[in-house]
Amino acid sequence: MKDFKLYAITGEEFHRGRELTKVMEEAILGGVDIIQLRDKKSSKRDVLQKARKLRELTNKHNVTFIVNDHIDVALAVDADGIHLGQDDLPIQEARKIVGNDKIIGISTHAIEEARAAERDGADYIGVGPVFPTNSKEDVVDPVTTDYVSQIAREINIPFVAIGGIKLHNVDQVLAAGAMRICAISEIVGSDDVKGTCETFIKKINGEES
Ligand code: TZP
Ligand code: MG
Repeated sequence: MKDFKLYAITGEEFHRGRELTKVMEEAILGGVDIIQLRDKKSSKRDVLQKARKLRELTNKHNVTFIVNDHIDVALAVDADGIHLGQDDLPIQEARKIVGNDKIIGISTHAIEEARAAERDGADYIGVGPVFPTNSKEDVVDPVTTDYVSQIAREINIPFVAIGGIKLHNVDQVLAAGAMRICAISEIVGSDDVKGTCETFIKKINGEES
């Protein structure tokens, strides 16, 4: 898997009418190097259409493209990978379907889940929610930045911190040992999507505190 620093997930409830591909292109121009289509509400047909557009966009910019939940959609548009939750198909079963060339990421909220993901062959894990967030339904309690540090010490596959991460608190997450940051609302809900991503990148690179 190509490594990444800043991971943006779609969240159309935050786009305020702005077109999906426009918002995500701004994010890419600001430095996002991986994007995920996450749409829990639309029909599979509509998810497929959005995925096609985002695949085109990400190909144009050479950015990694991940589809949440829908393995069939990911394969249909030749996405780079899929993102699973703890209640989705187990990693080994998903691997049988997508093969070794696709990225499999999985959300984890506890050290046992993180260890299992590593053992089962995940390419990366999501670690969170680090802080409280309203962007996910049935979200678990925040895992805290101490937990991010534990993951940084104990887990050997790439991990990305997620959940309630904003420009004003990302420094704490980076100080805890995260090297990759993921956000929904702070990026796609921003009035200046590109500028927000540029500032995230500077912080991740240690160029601005
Ligand atoms: N998984 C854990 S927290 C979360 C997801 C999808 C939501 C993150 O959204 P935000 O707006 O960056 O807090
Ligand atoms: Mg899922």
